[in-house]
Amino acid sequence: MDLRAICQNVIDGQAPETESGVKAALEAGIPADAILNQSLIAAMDEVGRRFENGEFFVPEMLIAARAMQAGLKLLKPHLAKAEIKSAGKVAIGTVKGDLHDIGKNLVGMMLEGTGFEVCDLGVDVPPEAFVKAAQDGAQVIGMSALLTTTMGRMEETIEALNAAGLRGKVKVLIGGAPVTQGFANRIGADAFAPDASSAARVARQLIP
Ligand code: B1M
Repeated sequence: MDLRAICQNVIDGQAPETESGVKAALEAGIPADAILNQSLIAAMDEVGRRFENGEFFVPEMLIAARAMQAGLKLLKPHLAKAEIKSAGKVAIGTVKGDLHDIGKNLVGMMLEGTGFEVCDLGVDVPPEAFVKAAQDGAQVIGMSALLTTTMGRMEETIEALNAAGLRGKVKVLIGGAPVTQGFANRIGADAFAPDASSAARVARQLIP
């Protein structure tokens, strides 16, 4: 099984073909980490590049991410067995009062596609739930907000992390349509990412 073909199927958003390609590659004895790195992650890197260049838009990114997840599902048990080192643990959620989750899901998929363990806390996530995720071992807390009225919850969450004595132990990454680098600086977040592919790149820089 040609790993480049799997990679292309992910880029093209072909979930069934990706699944059958990964299955065939595993049956042919190709190590799970090679399939992950040379097909799934390579594909999402390319998808991210095309998105940043304006060649791909959200729908293409979503269907590629879904194809990647179809392949990843088959690989997961093998990766766990091989004890592949994850890129790090990220807990991600849309802040309290905010129910928009399309962007947050895309960010989660890109993080997962680039090797992170992702704990998706869902939408309408209160500061305490982010704090609990940090206590449970998340190295990066990722917050998404789509409403100007809910952006303030990000600052409240950072304050809650401070109050819990966790601020030195976790990095905070934020994003969402109304969020800017200036806002991130103002509230003391470690990083801002304008889109899903840059979120994955930035998260890699946050974990040494
Ligand atoms: Co709402 N909504 N909505 N909405 N909605 C907006 C955000 C709005 C701009 C529309 C408008 O008025 N033009 C407006 C906000 C205005 C403001 O705050 N100034 C708005 C409003 C007002 C509302 C309601 C209040 C409407 C009402 O009920 N009166 C209500 C609020 C509900 C609530 O949350 N409590 C509401 C509800 C909804 C729906 C449920 C109908 C639906 C959400 C469905 C869902 O998410 N499951 C919805 C939608 C779809 C939108 C729009 C049309 C699209 C949002 C979206 O999914 N974009 C939106 C208008 C718009 O943006 N054009 C709008 C695509 C998505 C891929 O982009 O989420 O920006 P985005 O994510 C990007 C980046 O921002 C970044 O990466 C993503 C991928 O590249 N990113 C991160 C996101 N999170 C990140 C986290 C990171 C890093 C990067 O690190 C952790």
